[in-house]
Amino acid sequence: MTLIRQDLDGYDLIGDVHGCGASLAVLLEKLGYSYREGVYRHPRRRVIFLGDLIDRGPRIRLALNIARDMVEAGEADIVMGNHEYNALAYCRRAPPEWAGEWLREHSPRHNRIINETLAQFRDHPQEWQSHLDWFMTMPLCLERDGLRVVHACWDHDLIAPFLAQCPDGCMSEEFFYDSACPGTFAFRVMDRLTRGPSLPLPAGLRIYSGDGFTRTSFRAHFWARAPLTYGDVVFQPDNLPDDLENQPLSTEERQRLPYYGPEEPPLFIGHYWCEGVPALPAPNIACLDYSAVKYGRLVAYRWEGEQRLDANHFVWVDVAREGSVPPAPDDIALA
Ligand SMILES: [Mn+2]
Repeated sequence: MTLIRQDLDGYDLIGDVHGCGASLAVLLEKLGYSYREGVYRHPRRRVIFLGDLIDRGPRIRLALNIARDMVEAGEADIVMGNHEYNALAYCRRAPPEWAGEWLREHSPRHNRIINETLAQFRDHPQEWQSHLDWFMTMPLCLERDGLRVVHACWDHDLIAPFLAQCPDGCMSEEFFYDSACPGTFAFRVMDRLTRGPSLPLPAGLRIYSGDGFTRTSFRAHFWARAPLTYGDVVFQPDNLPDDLENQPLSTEERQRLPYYGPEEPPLFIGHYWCEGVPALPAPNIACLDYSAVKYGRLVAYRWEGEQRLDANHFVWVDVAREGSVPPAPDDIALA
């Protein structure tokens, strides 16, 4: 039994692009898409982007234009990543009665996350504003034709009440403002769906991450059925400090972690900066973020309706360092 649309052979899910626009064009061509009438198209397939198109990389405008043109032409769908959400909150003025000037404070840390995007749009302010408007139309999660898509974590206990409030999966204006206030339901939904679960490190311990940030928590995954230790749930490139791999999870910590079981529909996520050759963390879960922007891989999964995912369905391009990428035709057309 096929669960996908009769007129389609399947969906190509594409992980975090992070401004690697030229690599995205190469990946789409490798997947059999061709650039016609200003949009990458495939006669029998559609793309679903997992979010995080922006920030960090050298070709952010190109990445946005390729993806947005596909979505607006009906050739692709997308879910919101934490970086699109950050951009929205960073660029939105707070209501006058609020303490700060912006929904997301312009602190050095926050400036640093969005700097590259703002720099590349410096001479294109209207285009940037138009993309911000587009970000507001991105759903936070997507379920269709037997698959599920979310940037970081599918958490039933939050998604069900969220969809009751926002049935199309998109933030309402009210939800957006609420989401900027820690402690609200909207904040919990955004944090969990676009950043995933994390657990705080014991007091005084820190992770000095390869990306230059210092962290006091670590990213955990949500597909271990009965995890016992931190090592059973850690899901990030940085090692845990000291002997924390063996630290037992407390009952409270276990309860804080959502669980996505093997009997659920196939789920596609990005976000987690995996490294190396793409592999499946669970039979029904694929993470497609392989650190493209850190000269890793930009990864797609070609889904044909299978309920048990198959590692042979990964397709990727290696992202080369600047200067070693041969110019592609779209570099001229879409620059
Ligand atoms: Mn992300």
